[in-house]
Amino acid sequence: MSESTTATNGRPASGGNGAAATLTKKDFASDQETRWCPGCGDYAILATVQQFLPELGIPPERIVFVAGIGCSGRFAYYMSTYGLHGIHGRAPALATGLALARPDLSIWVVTGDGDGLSIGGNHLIHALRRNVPIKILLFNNQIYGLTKGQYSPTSEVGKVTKSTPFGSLDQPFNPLSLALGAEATFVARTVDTDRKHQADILRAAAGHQGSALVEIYQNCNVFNDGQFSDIVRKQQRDEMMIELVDGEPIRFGAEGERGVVRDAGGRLRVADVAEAGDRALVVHDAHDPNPSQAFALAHLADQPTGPTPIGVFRAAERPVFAAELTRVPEQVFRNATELFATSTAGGVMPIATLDGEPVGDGSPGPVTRRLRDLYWAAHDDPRYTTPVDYAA
Ligand SMILES: Cc1ncc(C[n+]2csc(CCOP(=O)(O)OP(=O)(O)O)c2C)c(N)n1
Ligand code: SF4
Ligand SMILES: [Mg+2]
Repeated sequence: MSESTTATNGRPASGGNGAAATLTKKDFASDQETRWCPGCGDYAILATVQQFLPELGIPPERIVFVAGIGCSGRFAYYMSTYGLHGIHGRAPALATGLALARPDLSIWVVTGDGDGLSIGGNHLIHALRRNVPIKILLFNNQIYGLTKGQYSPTSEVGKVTKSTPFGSLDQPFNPLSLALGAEATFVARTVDTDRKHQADILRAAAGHQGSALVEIYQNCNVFNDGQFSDIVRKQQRDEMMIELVDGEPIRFGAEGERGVVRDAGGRLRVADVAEAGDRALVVHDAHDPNPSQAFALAHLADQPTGPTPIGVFRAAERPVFAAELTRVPEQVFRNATELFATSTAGGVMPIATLDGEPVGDGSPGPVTRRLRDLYWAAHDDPRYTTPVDYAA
């Protein structure tokens, strides 16, 4: 396949190709029997993703789902794309390596609140700060589902579970403010019950150049049933979900009678529009390079029990990880003929040969070749030739 017809860093191919244009939901569904509990919110997310992917115009063999451990981790088995089921919490690290080695792929990470924020918390924040071109779907059911109902890092204080019989004492993470604090360039929230909204958010994430973190409120009807019912229940939805629309004043309610205003101390709060006035409404600006307003919106409802914003909180631009690597100073490369980027350290370290001596078995893998080529390309080195098939 030529360079011009492939996706780059998870974004849709500009022109697509004939084969991809005719794809349907079926082309993304594997023959594996789904093993989630009947009624689990994961089914709706799976159906939405499978339904949505054909519109990217990327063939399944150019898409990879990297999953962690948990009920959400089963997602990769049900996709008829490439898939990687890694160890607990390491999906962002695996996806980082893959993104470097194969910039032509569309890479999606599926993780849970336990997987992504407990054991994998460190990997998640580093992928986000580096702006690795991967799309991370965080299935937040505020519980450990697979291991049968222990409290998770997003469970509310006082949560009674098998592992917290007297109620959890721990302050929970707010996944969106955590991501914003990690300098994530794209941060969004959606809910399993609203497939149209989910698809809109997936579309926006897919179109973003760097890392995208999408929190999906997902009902675990066996171990944490109804955790989001205050906001998703049909009768309450209009009053409880604040749909963020870029460039628009933030208002909600059946008649748009409520909105978000800034008080004298600079904090955001919900107000009646009749009292505050139209002009007091805060205008949503997802592209603002300063994340302060997005952060304040993330904290408008720390738990989904009051009016809760959904949508794209932040979509800012910053160079993506692979592009940044080309700016590594030359002396770092001088004695090393091949290089390897670790998943957690900031820099690069030689692994193939150093001062002519082999390191490891001396053979470069696809990641090292990708880094070398990036470096050569950035320095107009005649050894750089395109296109390069990193999979070879
Ligand atoms: C290293 C390691 N520690 C602990 C576990 C046990 N374990 C499996 S899944 C899981 C939590 C999953 O919770 P979450 O990420 O919220 O996923 P969910 O099942 O809710 O989708 C834990 C602790 C494990 N598999 N490996
Ligand atoms: S335990 Fe919960 S999250 Fe896991 S499959 Fe069952 S309902 Fe879904
Ligand atoms: Mg969970």
